[in-house]
Amino acid sequence: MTTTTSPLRIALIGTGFMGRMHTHAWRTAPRFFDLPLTPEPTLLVGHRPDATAEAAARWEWPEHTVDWREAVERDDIDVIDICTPGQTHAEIALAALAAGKHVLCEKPLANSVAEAEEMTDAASRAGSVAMCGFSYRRTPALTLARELIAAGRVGEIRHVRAQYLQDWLSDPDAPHTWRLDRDRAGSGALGDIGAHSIDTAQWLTGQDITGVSATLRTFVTSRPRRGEVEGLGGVAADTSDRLPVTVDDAAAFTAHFDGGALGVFEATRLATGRRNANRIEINGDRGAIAFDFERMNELEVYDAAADVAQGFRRVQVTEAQHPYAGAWWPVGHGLGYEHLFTHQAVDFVRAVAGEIPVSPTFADATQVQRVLAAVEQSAAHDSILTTVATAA
Ligand code: SOE
Repeated sequence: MTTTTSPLRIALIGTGFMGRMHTHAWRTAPRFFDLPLTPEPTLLVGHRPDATAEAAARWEWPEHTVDWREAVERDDIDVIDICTPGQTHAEIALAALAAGKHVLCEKPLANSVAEAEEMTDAASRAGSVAMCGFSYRRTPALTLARELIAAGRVGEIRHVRAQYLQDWLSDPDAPHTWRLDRDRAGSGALGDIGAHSIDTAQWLTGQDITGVSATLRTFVTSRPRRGEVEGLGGVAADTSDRLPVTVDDAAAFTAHFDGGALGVFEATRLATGRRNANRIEINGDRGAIAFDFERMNELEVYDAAADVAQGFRRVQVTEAQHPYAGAWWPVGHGLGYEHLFTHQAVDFVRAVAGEIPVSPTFADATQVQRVLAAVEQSAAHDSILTTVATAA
């Protein structure tokens, strides 16, 4: 039975890929889940007046503006949802928390550890909810994996093997975007997608990363200017007008976890043929789990006592008893990328109502930020790379 609940009025800042995704999530969440409060998309904040007006009309935001401060200052806004490039996160989040708003902030939380720590301090002083958008925590198969690991099914964890592989930058003439500008994005594949792997690994294992040994690589050092509209992928019209790439294309690092696990991580947006292969495998002394987002409705599970003869079992995580899945389609019809964001909106609303703890907190996201900083610091010390001897 659906009942009417009090509104939770949302101002969303950003009209790009994530802005559209979050809009869809706020609208869809109350249609499929019974929520303690009803998210009410109220004000859309964009960058350029024409594009903002167009986005507001298409997505049925009743009001729009290009001044995010207006959203923070209005008494009739409860939530500030930040979907802008990283260099703006701290300023907006700090102002929003000071104004008593609940905050949902896209990942990575900030562009530096100092900013992330300031945001975390502000969040702990504020009486409101502050959540970071590590959306993969809301994948049903990964939530199930976490439950299995917490129940001891994997045992003592030895290996964490995480890869996040995309290829939307593998063409050297794929256009420039803010994600390739260090001043705006903070880092490249490392912070954009490696941050997801770091968060997922720490969240699944319940262990923090304490040390890393890393390498970063930029294969394509300039890319064609895109023009006014920024986004993922696409082909540039004029390939001679180029902008410098000031971030990593790929990151690779080993990691030590405080519970004793050994991690191997890889993040790249130049892995030809891999579109959104966010993979993780965890091996313990009692079993293992393996996941690949390109097959997001499946979890591979291995029980060392029972499965020796057959290897990993494939669990189709689409049934009513699985996390989040019961609210959706019957008998195994499966979910997609956008569902993660709907689940995130659901959990955000429930956290605001005090029904569940906030996850991930700004403190969790700051721990990810510390790992990102350690990776960059390690990669800067090329001296650690031991040269392989040449044949005599
Ligand atoms: C681009 O690499 C991107 O859109 C990331 O920014 C998202 O966080 C990830 O979920 C999908 O890929």
